[in-house]
Amino acid sequence: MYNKVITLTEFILKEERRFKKATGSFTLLLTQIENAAKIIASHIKKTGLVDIIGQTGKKNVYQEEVQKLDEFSDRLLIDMVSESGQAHAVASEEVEKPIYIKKNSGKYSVFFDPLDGSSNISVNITMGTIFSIYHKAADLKQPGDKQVAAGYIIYGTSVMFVYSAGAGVNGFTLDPSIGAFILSHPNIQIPAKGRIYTINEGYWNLYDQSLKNYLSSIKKEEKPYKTRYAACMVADVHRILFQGGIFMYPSDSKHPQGKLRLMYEVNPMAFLIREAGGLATSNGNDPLKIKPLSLDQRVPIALGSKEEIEKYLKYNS
Ligand code: P6P
Repeated sequence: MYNKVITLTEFILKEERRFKKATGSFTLLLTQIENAAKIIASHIKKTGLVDIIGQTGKKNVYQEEVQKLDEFSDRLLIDMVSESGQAHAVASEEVEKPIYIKKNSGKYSVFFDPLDGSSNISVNITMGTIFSIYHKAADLKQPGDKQVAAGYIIYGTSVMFVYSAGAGVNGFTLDPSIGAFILSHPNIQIPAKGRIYTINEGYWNLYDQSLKNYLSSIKKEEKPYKTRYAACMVADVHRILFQGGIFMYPSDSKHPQGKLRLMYEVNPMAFLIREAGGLATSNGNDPLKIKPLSLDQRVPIALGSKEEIEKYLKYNS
């Protein structure tokens, strides 16, 4: 029996045909992101064997140590998205200013976090790449609900490409034997509830009382919640997307806006979770409605299963 697999390329082309005016521009752009992901994945698998471990000795705009693989992933994504000819601007969490691509007036602006959770490199724990795509606009600072598409690549036990272009969320697993992403998780729907909560409770003493009350309440339930934390938003959100629960990176007394960046992390992940039937909140507001004040704006975020966010909002809204 011949089992026809659907590759990511075939899926994107099929999606493109849903749009009468489609020119193939989006397909070309997404395919370049896919190709960059395959190259990053192959380098991550060699971590420890070749000299890509360790720090560059430089710091990024947030004064965080830049890992060699961070820098490699960043350069690769900027080059491949630029070479696609479909982007007019590329913005990376690792680079202070967006890059405007002079030689073409592509239709899209692309944001990415090239290697999310890169502190996990040296201990062989899961990392990811996050991307967010908007139509070209005079002002790059567009609210998240204007995204054309968003997704992530998770470099875990297998490499998966998970994205949405506004018609549901689909997951593709890299088959290394043929070098293609194959549709493995069609139409992903986040469970309506789940007993996994994800937060770095090391900051407990910095949290406000309402958050402490919520966290204490879920620990006292007859069937207590389980905590899971990978210190990589892609890995933690991927788990919540499949098993249900809640991911939180809240504000605290030392970080009044939290840590995660609206344009590079929160908007793409909130878009995906909403497309999968979940909810996202930033201090009681829809993060996808926030008009960014700057490209590196940070916002507090809680996202995940609908019933879990509703429970969270009873304490924190
Ligand atoms: P902390 C990784 O550095 C990251 O940007 C997200 O991927 C992750 O959710 C968060 O920061 C981890 O932050 O403060 O727990 O180390």
